[in-house]
Amino acid sequence: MAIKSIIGATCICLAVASFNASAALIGVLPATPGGTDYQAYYDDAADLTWLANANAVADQMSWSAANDWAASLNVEGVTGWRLADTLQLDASCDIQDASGSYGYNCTGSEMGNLFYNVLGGSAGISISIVHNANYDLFSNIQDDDSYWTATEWELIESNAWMFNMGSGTQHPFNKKDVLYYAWAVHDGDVSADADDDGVVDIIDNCTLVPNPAQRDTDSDGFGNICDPDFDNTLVVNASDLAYLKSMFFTTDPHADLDGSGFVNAGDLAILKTMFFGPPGPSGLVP
Ligand SMILES: [Ca+2]
Ligand SMILES: [Ca+2]
Ligand SMILES: [Ca+2]
Ligand SMILES: [Ca+2]
Repeated sequence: MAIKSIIGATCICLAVASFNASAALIGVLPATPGGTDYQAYYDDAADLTWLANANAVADQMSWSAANDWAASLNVEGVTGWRLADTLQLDASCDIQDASGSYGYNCTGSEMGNLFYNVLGGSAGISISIVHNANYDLFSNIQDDDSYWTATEWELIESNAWMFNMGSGTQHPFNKKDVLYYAWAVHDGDVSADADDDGVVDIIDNCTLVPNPAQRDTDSDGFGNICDPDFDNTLVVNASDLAYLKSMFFTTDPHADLDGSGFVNAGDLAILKTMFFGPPGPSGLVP
């Protein structure tokens, strides 16, 4: 009975802890397959994935260098990273004037939302002092310094918006002269795999059909198994059917939708199910 009540008490503590966290963060992209050494965390409220290392470059950079770094990032095959966006105008900011929306409490910006809502920060206080349990999931948060965001300042083109983790403020600064840190973020859940084929949605060339080999013989970003659009008009119709018919019983790679090595009834069946529809959907084609 004693053991049972201890287990019961532990469960209540865990439940309270997760209830207090403002946003649930889900570990993704483990460095070890199946492991818990997550390299990024998905925020399901904002639908954003943040890199676990908040200072992966280990240096401050100009605005353009910071953007270039994020755009070139590849984590376990996942590309398409960027710096966070700053919302303008943003009614949640404590200062609104001709310069725009800035100062404290700008939760419309992605870093402001991270600071206040995800990490539990407080205006005017370093994130290292006031935060919730989510803070400990990340490493190297520059808690007394600033990060570049992707957003340029509309008023003066040579400036872009930064966010300061030491105070929870955002301001525009000169893109070239000022050096700040970079923290990469990605739209959506980079670990989602709707068809469970081991290829995550954002890089799966047929997100709804299992195709681990990702065969795409015409290299248009739609895998063959969901691409009976042979003439690339973005609709599967009579001209595509005519092409498949002309290739029937041949080894034409494009009309071989299922990769069986031959163009036959299996490929025709795929074309039929997609008739009058678009190719895809593909994570590689917006
Ligand atoms: Ca998939
Ligand atoms: Ca697939
Ligand atoms: Ca294709
Ligand atoms: Ca075939």
